[in-house]
Amino acid sequence: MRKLPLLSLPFVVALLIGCGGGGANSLGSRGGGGSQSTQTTPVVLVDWPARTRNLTGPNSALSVSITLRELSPQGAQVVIKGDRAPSLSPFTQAFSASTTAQPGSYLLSARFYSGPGETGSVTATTGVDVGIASNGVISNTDGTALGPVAFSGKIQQVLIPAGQMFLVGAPKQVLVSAVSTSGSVLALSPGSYDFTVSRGTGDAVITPDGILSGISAGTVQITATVDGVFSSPTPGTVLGQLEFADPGFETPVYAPGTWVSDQQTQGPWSGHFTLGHDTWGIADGAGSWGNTAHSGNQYAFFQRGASIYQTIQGTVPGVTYQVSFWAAGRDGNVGGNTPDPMHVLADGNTILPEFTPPGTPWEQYTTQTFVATSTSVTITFQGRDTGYDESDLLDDLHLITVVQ
Ligand SMILES: [Ca+2]
Repeated sequence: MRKLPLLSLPFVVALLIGCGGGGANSLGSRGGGGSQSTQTTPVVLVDWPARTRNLTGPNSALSVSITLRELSPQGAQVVIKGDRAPSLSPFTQAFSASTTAQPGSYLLSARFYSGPGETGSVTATTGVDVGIASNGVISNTDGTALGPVAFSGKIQQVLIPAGQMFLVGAPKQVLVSAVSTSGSVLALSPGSYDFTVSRGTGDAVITPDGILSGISAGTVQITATVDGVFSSPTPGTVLGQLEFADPGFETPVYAPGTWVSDQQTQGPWSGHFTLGHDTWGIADGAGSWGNTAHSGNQYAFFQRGASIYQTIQGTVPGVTYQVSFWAAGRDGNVGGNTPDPMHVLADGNTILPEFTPPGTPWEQYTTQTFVATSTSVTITFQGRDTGYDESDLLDDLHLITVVQ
């Protein structure tokens, strides 16, 4: 049994690529040139309904945000958003993307909000797998043309987009759409569906409204139902939260004011150095390299062209990650207290171009995102040998799993 009447959701949205023309229920394109390099500008038409006195109902929606996320390791995104023009009467409004889209497979997700500028409550949502052909046509995954996205109609089929990802310990809404007997993709009010999840190689729990919380990494099977129509059990992926081992350089434990350098490995950390020229190591508290750790007692240091690196196991190919860390310039009681130009790499590819920490105090940095290509990744902090006695400090590193 549905929780909200569908006839109270009278939006109609049509997706167009590369043109602003056509009716609210039509699909078309003038942006296609037939080549694989075609870039088209998606346009969304919204048939706004007459506004009602119900300020929290779907009819009150004043803004929309639609995301087309490419289902590829690059995961390019095209965002279409805007506010309802100031009219109380029903009318059709076109919203153009600010960037272009290239042919490929996409996950389309849409949210309507009760306030302008994506404020207030979410009044209706949908999520559906689509394809964008080189001629700009948006299609269903079976190749048939995607019908207009509407907000009312008799439900024939419930679809959960494949490939949705979740993080252990990070609740997230499951995307779902319903298809009407006329072939329209329907966006419904949050809470219209009832969800269940069953474990596969991973495990998760889900609220009846579809907020999924991962328990353990792996696949799970998600099912949604509305108006007595059930989706097929659809796999979703739960990702674990990966971290560096000893991200704060607290092991091995050294005496206050001391440090160890010129080692290939210390605890789970490794580094490159040239004996008598540059080095890396772990220091405890105030001493030759710094005044204090960012947290705990210990921190890492590297000098001139030395590097520090660690390989993290368990990355998932195709999933996006980034690294955050705290860095400072050397601030010890001897030596050259000059920061060293440094950059950060993932499997040898630069994910943070060269920069120089300004000195003290500690500052936090976040790298660019990168896509894992295997089940492990090696993160390297690399100094540049400028010929001077220059050194940097590191502490409190994190590997961030990016789930959109
Ligand atoms: Ca520390």
